[in-house]
Amino acid sequence: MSQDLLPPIVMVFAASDPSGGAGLQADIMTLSSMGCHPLSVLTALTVQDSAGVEDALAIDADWVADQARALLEDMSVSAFKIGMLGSVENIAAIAEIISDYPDIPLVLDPVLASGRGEELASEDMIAAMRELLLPQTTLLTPNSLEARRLVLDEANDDDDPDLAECARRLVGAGAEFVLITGTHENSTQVVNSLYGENGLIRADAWERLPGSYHGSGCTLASAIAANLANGLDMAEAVRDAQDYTWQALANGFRPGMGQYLPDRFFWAREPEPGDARTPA
Ligand code: PXL
Repeated sequence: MSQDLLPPIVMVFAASDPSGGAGLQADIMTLSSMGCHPLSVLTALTVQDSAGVEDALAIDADWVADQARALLEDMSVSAFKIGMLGSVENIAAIAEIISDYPDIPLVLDPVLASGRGEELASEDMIAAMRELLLPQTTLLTPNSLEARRLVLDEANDDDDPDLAECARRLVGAGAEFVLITGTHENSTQVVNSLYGENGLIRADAWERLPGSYHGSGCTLASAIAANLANGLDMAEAVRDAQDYTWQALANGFRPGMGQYLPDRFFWAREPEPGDARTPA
């Protein structure tokens, strides 16, 4: 088989979400669905169901580094995707590893809290992310709450930056591009805005779906990483990944008593006539 026909390889650093809604499992499903081969570097374990995160345990940083190094010495990677990090030590270890691969696009999803509000990163981890990872990031994908938290000047009580200003500061801190998602904003449509060094590049508005979803951010960031690994430019990668994510959410399903999960393989299932799996 020609090497050209092999799927592009994407290395993911993320935590396990055993519910299959978010985290590493979301990344693996999304990347596979979009024609990539995922390499999984586990950063933490969580205990959770579709209703909430009960506990998290960071993997030892040496183990995180060893998982990545073994694979990077063996295979050629076309993109990196980083999700929940687990500890400051893991952030330092990952920052050192990716610094050896400056030409590989890196999508950083700054997982600060779950969609349900559980904290998944400490203030020390946020500071380490800003200092060690942002300068190496090709695309940062915060939601609007994360964007504000990442840039807020705590020494200045009057600091209330709008989203364009947040993006400007995040680019100033070293991210090449920033995609701020608008799910948490009080707007009829969900507007996601891509910024670069010269400000806004594109803004895409999407019909707001009625359900509460778990794993939408992981799905979007992984879909963008897949598109970059497949050779799309940033604006095209972001636009196409939003379309994919919206469809995965619109085809979402509710496997338990909590949130809806995206169906990243919506295209593999032919809908029955009259079959409506989206929340009413
Ligand atoms: O959605 C962000 C996220 C990422 N990774 C893991 C998570 C969550 C949210 O709950 O549990 C492991």
